[in-house]
Amino acid sequence: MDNNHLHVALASDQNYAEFVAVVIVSLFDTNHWQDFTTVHLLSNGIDEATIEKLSQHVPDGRGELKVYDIHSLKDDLGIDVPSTIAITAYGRLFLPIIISEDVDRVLYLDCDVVVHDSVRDFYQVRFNERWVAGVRDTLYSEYTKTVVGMAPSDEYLNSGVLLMNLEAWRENNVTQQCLDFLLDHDGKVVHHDQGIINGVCNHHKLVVHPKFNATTSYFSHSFSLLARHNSPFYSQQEVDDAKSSPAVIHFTEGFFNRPWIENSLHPLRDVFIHYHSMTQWSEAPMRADKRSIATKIIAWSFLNLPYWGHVLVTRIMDLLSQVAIIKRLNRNGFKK
Ligand SMILES: [Mn+2]
Repeated sequence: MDNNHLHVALASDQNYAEFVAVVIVSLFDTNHWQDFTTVHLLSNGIDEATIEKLSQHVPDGRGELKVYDIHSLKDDLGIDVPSTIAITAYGRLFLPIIISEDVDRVLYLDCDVVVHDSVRDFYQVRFNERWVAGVRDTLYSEYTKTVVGMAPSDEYLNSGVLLMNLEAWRENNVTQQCLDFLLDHDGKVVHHDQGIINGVCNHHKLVVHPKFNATTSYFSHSFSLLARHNSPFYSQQEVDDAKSSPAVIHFTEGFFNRPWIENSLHPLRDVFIHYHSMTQWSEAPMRADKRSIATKIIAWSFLNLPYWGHVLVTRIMDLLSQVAIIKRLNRNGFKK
């Protein structure tokens, strides 16, 4: 075990390769403590020219890019993956098998993050037998926990930035447990692999400081609102620190929208744009806002109305969508 060799895992398709470049560039710009960095990229059909472009963002002598074609995984895994499961959507669950046995931990990062400061204290944390380490997610209701078999007081992590104890996963066959869990839930789990990881790794989680995964809610919501909906949760001081000096900014959609969308309102959007301008995709245009009208209205209401107004608007939108579903059903019924 060599915790000065940083192992990072990313997963992407062709469409998100642009943002993989942002993650890689920001990582090497802000982290210099490690002897060497291996970036493990799970590729869901990224073409060779793009892989070549990505590898140019890994500085010579400081790191390497290892690419794993996720389509050929099925044959190589040596475990039974039912044909009903889209393996490409659950790639990170297989990291303990994909990554060579001498690597005992890996920092998984979503492609919607920017590494803004050192992740050393996170990466070198003592697992003490725990299987994963990460930051508490911000949830709207306890249902998210109970639906995956957890108690309301259990810890629920955001899996977009997750330190995986590969050694423990291999010892306890956690990947197989995750597949079994998915099957037990008929292939449908709330929050997909995040729900699975939280359900399977319940009571095996280590909670770290929120600065290691500062999601959009930390910026858009007041502390009191976050604390009201989430228990256990962080202190006001921890959340303030995460906002003023985040180590990993996680640009979840939230009410601000993604930083690469033309009308994003995220206060740290310029950090993303800065790193984006250092990539081979610097000329790529901003993307269009493809959220539904209902989603846009709900986001607007949160940012512009008092909280009760936002709740009211959300309920109305919910009701309208149910009416729309009934109408569609009626229409289709008449057609026959
Ligand atoms: Mn994400």
